[in-house]
Formats: sequence, structure tokens, C-alpha cells
Amino acid sequence: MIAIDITKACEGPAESITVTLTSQYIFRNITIEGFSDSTSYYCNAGIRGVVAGDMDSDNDIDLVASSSDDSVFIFLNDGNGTFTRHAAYRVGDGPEGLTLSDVDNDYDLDIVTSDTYSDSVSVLINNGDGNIERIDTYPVGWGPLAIKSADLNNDGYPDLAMVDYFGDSLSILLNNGDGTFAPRYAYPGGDWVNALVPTDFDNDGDIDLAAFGGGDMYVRVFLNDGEANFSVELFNSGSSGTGHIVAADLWEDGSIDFCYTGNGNGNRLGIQRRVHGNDIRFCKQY
Ligand SMILES: [Ca+2]
Ligand SMILES: [Ca+2]
Ligand SMILES: [Ca+2]
Ligand SMILES: [Ca+2]
Repeated sequence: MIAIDITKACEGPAESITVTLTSQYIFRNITIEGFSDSTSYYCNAGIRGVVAGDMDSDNDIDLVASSSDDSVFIFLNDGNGTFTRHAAYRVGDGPEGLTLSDVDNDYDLDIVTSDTYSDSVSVLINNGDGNIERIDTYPVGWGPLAIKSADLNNDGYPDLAMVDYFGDSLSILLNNGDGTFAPRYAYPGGDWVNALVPTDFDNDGDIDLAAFGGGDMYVRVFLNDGEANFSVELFNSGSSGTGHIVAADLWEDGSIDFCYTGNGNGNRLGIQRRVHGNDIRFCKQY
């Protein structure tokens, strides 16, 4: 199940409505649920991922979905919270990971997919109105799943990080400064790693990465030296299994904590607290 809260999806009187979007792996519809009704939008095949952002630069939130027929669909918001299927583009095989990022710094959102079964990343360059002007493909690790975009080397251009499920690795693609990417480099990422979150864990001004996976008991935090070279810290999560991970300052003490789910060892929700200065860390599980 994928759920996205979309605020300000609509302009004018409807602006206060929070639209909830749900989709499921086997479903071909994106369903938009408002206060009193819902509307479904059709994709050709099972939906793998959905993200929200303004694709046509008209200040309302549009939707982008990846599907099991190796395509990306763009649904444009008509301004009142209804959507029109605008375009579909072919990407690599099995686009599981999906993210939006302005990779070429031209003030529009571009689309990036991790193509799990072709071991590639597809970068779809937006021409500003929701039409894709070019699709670039890059070889990456074995079975990329979660993919995130952040400026990892602090040059002002978004880079890409992903976890490779079959290759047990964390892959980095640095932006060349024009929306194209340098060849991948990688770090060991743990068995069957599938979840990834970028955030500044150590409060030193650069973006770090935390990865979690299905094959071992560890959350791996990759600490950035500011130039996209990473050192890894391992935290025993107490749980394994395919999961998700999010990062937030849960104790509001200025330190970023993380929360993860694992379906091994009792379907647990784990919370890892980081306390800086005295280096105390502990884990809670529910
Ligand atoms: Ca829009
Ligand atoms: Ca762009
Ligand atoms: Ca960069
Ligand atoms: Ca950092």
C-alpha cells in the first residue's frame, strides 16, 4: 500500500483539502480520496510507485506513477484536485524506485526511476511543462530498489543514491553538473537491502544515508565527509525482513533518530535514538 498526503493539491477554495492517495502493488488505479468522494485514474499495469510534485510548473501538485509494464505515467492536476493522464514514458525493466528531483537545476522536477530487473537507473528530463525531452539510462548495481536524490558532495547539483537488493550494496551516482551522472561507485550495504533515507544524521551540514534491509539485523548509517565519501556505522535493529525506514528528530533534542519496520522476528517497529555528545544510543521496539 502506498499512501501520500497531498496538501495544497488544489487552488482556490479547495486549497484547504488534504487529498489522500492510495495505490497498491497489484492495482492499476490510482485512487484519490477526498472528504466525501474518491476518483480513480488508470495505469496500464500494476503500480510500483507513486510520487507527487509540480511537473508542469503551474503551482499545483501533479502525480507520477511507475508501473509493472516498465513505464512512467504523469497525471497533471487540473487545478481543482482532479487529474488528467498526460503522458507515459518507457523506462528500464521493473521501475520499483521512483523519485522527483531537479537534476539539471533548471527549476523543474525531473523523474528518476531505479529499474530493478535491468540493473539501471532512468533519468527523465522535464522540459518544464510536464513533457519529457530526453531519457538517460545509467548502469548501476544488481537489483536497485529504493532511490533517493540529494546533493551529496555539496556542489549544488542533486546526486543519486540507491540500495541494490540483490547486490547488497549502496550505490552513488554523482551529478556531473548538467543533469548527467558519473559512473556508479558503491559500498557494501547489507543483505537484501531495500530501504534508504537521506538526512544529516551527525548535524555537520552534509547529507548522510541510512539503509535497512531484509537479510541481516543492522541499520547502516553512511556518514558523509562532505565530498560524498562515506564511512559506515552499524546499529543492531533487533529485527530483519523487508522494511521501510524514516528519519526524524523524535525526541526533539536536535539529533536525528530513525524508525524502521521489519517483517522478520515478529513484525517489529523499531526506533533508534541518537544522542550526540555523549554518544548514547538505544533501541526501542514495538
Ligand atoms: Ca502542476
Ligand atoms: Ca529539471
Ligand atoms: Ca552534487
Ligand atoms: Ca552529515
